[in-house]
Amino acid sequence: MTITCSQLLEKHSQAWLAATVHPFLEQCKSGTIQQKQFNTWLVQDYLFVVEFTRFVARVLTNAPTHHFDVILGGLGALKDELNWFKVKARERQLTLETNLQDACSQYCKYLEILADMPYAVQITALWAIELAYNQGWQLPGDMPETYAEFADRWGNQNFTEYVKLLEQLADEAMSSASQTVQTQTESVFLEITRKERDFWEMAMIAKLE
Ligand code: HMH
Repeated sequence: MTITCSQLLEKHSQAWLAATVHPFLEQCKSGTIQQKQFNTWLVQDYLFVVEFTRFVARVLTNAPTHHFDVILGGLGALKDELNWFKVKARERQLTLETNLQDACSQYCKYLEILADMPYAVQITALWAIELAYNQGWQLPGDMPETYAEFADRWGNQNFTEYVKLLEQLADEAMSSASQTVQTQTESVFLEITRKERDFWEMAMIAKLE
């Protein structure tokens, strides 16, 4: 029996909800999020995406050739995303040269740990991390103008298609993975849900330095 992405979501639906439904996103929608909270998220997420880009490059290194197209597409989108973050930070007069806060730093360190794991684990992790934002930003519904482009960045149709393709790659890789690797993947999936939730928490409580 091989486990699939949709089974992971079903089996750990509570953990997944905690990762993707959060007061941070709901308060963006209601317009009650404080600037300090939003800006903390913005700067820390840029710093996260820098390390995430390195992670995706490592996943590419391990990927079978027929997975290149999807992953390279993801890397191309990350090029655009990193530049977009810089524009958003400039608009808000935020410096991106700042320290990683705890939850961000822990998540980035975890990406490095993932770099030494088997490809099936890595590609499933990549799918889960992208799906977390793809669903998270869409769940609250229409965002007010200020946050609409943030919601759209991860909620748009192209990104949704990309995440579906990642799911196919992950399911394929898992279908030939050993039981040990599948068990490892499941615990990595759960760890990602915790790290995603902690990231939202960090933005809600942390102060800009
Ligand atoms: C914390 N998780 C976090 N940041 C992101 N930008 C994504 C996932 C999606 O790419």
